[in-house]
Amino acid sequence: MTKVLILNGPNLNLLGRREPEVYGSHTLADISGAAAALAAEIGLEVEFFQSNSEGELVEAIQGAIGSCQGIIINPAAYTHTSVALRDALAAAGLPAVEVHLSNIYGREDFRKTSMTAAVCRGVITGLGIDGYLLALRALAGILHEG
Ligand code: CA2
Repeated sequence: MTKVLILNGPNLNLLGRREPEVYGSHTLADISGAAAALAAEIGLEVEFFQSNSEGELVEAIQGAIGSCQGIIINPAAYTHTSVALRDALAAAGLPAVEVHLSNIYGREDFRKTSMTAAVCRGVITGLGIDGYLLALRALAGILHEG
């Protein structure tokens, strides 16, 4: 079975409990539930992981080598700072899609730069929870149709 790792970075464990006007009212559990349901429909398996630690996210990306065929990542604040996550994604060599709940181009200037986008196949930003589902459909296309 084709497996996709869905990674979420720091503070996303607070989703649905703080700042709903920016990040929406869905929780991370809602996102994982919706992703698992769609994955089953389109012939994918998903593994879901959230961490507040950059090192744990790097280890999760390394762990995907050989066990997963694609990655969806919302690196959260590490998007804008992390050479380590960028290097891990590049080293893994798996097709990856970067997702942001909010539109990073409509916010503070420091959010407009992504360290990780260049090593991903594409970026979906500003579409809330749908961004994860669109990313899953995109990976299904890449992985099943080449
Ligand atoms: O829009 C996104 O998905 C972000 O990746 C979210 C990050 C932010 O640093 C990026 O610039 C854009 C922040 C995630 C923090 O999540 C929270 C959720 C609820 C309450 C507070 C923070």
